[in-house]
Amino acid sequence: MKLKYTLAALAATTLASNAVITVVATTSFETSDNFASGNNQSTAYNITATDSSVWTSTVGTFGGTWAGQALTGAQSSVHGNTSTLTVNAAGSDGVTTVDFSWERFTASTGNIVVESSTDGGATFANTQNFAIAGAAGGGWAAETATFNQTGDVIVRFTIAGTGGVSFDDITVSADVVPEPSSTALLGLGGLALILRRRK
Ligand SMILES: [Ca+2]
Repeated sequence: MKLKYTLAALAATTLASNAVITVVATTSFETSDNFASGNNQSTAYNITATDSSVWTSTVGTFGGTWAGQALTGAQSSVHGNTSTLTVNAAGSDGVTTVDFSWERFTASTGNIVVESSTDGGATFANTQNFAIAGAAGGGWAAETATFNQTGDVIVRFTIAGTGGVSFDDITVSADVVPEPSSTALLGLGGLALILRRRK
């Protein structure tokens, strides 16, 4: 009986350690998110959103044409080649995934490069490329970049190619529950030993 309860407790600990994902930042680049009207017009900005996340955009080199639509609401974040969009998720203790939607300008090519930094933006790692292809002007695609990165994380999007893209509906998620503790792992090891001796 005692063994049964120990097993249940260990199982509960392991499940709780892996299951909880909390959204730490999300934006649709609308005025209701704290973005000024007109940020869909390729403007550089540095904005603290209503949820305290900090979003920074640079202006790149534009090519092709863009009809100005948004996936949700009236605005999106518009990016020419070499421009960057960063979101600072400091204080979240980590970033697991970033979900984002994008569409390309007419004739745009190359990659959307998504990376993370844990040293305040000095260096970036976990580089993931998303090919810029598909329909232009209303051909929105949904993507997920996976990081599983602990610490104070900055996520950066860079447009590397020709033309440009627009972003909308970006969500940064964090696993705020600590990894299974060494105590729990030792407990599992001990349990295995007990079960072995019982045979
Ligand atoms: Ca929007």
